[in-house]
Amino acid sequence: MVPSLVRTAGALLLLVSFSSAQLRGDAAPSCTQNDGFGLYCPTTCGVADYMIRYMPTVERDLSHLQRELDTISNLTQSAEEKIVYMKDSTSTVQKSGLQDTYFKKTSNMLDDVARFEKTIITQEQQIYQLQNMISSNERRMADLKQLSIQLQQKCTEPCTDTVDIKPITGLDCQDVANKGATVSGLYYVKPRTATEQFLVYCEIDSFGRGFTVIQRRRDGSVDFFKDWIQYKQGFGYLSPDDTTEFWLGNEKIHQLTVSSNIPTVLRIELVDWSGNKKYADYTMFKLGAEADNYRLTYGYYFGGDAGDAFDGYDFGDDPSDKFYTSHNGMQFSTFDKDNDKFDGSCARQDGSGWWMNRCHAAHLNGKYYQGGVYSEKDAGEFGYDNGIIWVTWHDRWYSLKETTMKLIPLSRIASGGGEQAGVKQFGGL
Ligand SMILES: [Ca+2]
Repeated sequence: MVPSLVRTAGALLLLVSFSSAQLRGDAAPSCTQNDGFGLYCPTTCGVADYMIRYMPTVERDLSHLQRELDTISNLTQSAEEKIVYMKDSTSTVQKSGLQDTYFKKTSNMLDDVARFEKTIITQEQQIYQLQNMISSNERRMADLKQLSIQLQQKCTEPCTDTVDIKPITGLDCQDVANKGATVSGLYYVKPRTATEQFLVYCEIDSFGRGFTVIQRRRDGSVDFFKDWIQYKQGFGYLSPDDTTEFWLGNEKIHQLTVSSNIPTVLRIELVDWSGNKKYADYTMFKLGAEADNYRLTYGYYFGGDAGDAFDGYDFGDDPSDKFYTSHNGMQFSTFDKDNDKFDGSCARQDGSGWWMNRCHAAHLNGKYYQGGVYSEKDAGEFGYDNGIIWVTWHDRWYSLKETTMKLIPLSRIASGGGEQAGVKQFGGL
């Protein structure tokens, strides 16, 4: 009896110590523009969430047990009192020598005593079972406590980012290179008009040129069918060794292209499934503000061997093909924000976010197709050309293997060996 209550109290103490544990977890509602993007934090705190959810059930079970034990305790107590009282009465009767008179009464009382003793045995069995339950619960609590301690230790340690982020910062990657950075990797940049610094992958070559990479496709590991907010903020993963896919984010690209007086060149690099590499440069590249739906503008096709797909393409379907597939001056569209020149939604039917016209001749955020060649049948419910397309190189039913979109000031694009240097650098990917 008593030991069981002590054990219950012990279990309750455990509960109290649990309830006071700080709530932790990674159930953050959503990512913000800069926080967490490109960071590598453990997500095992999700286990803590699970445990915290489980706690109230155990707590309820234990209070239920406690109530039952209290009831049994009261019953047993009163039964014991009654037995004592009856024993006293019996001895009084015996002493007074009135056995005959009280014989019947006494035998009834003895029956009662026997019944009460039976009840007590049953109750003791119940108590024994309940004690077993408590012990098993205590074992579970101890396990949970152990787990909680482990998780707390994990959660109290600061999120260690094992990714190597270089200490040099600048307005963009060229500025970072100008300040002495010679190695490609992750750097923080803060364009003049930006409110906060953000992480970028800088590709720094042996000529001291620093390219700020804004888009990367390489293996189809990231789905590019994202909504307006995701394209605005960026998605995918930045990696210090350039092994992951991402979209840096329209807001950051906007800041990078409008806060310098020197025109920005957008360099596009493409790899097909045979390993061939080509590139295209566009100078005076700018992305408008969100109020203008991140409109794409550039001055002119500056060069390259991939051809000028941004200028549109005559597919032979219609005389206005080229006009309606050009991209200069187009606003950005996503499946939830249609800013294209088409009755339907290009972004929805082609599964991407892009500067859609009606719809495209270049489509680098398209669906990833292993092996490259695909058909209307592969293209899903709409059946349109939705791959990673640069139609002045490969036709629209060929999806490229790798793409890179990156920025560099015009003043640096021709330095260190001119166009050929760019090709060589690219060849070293
Ligand atoms: Ca439309």
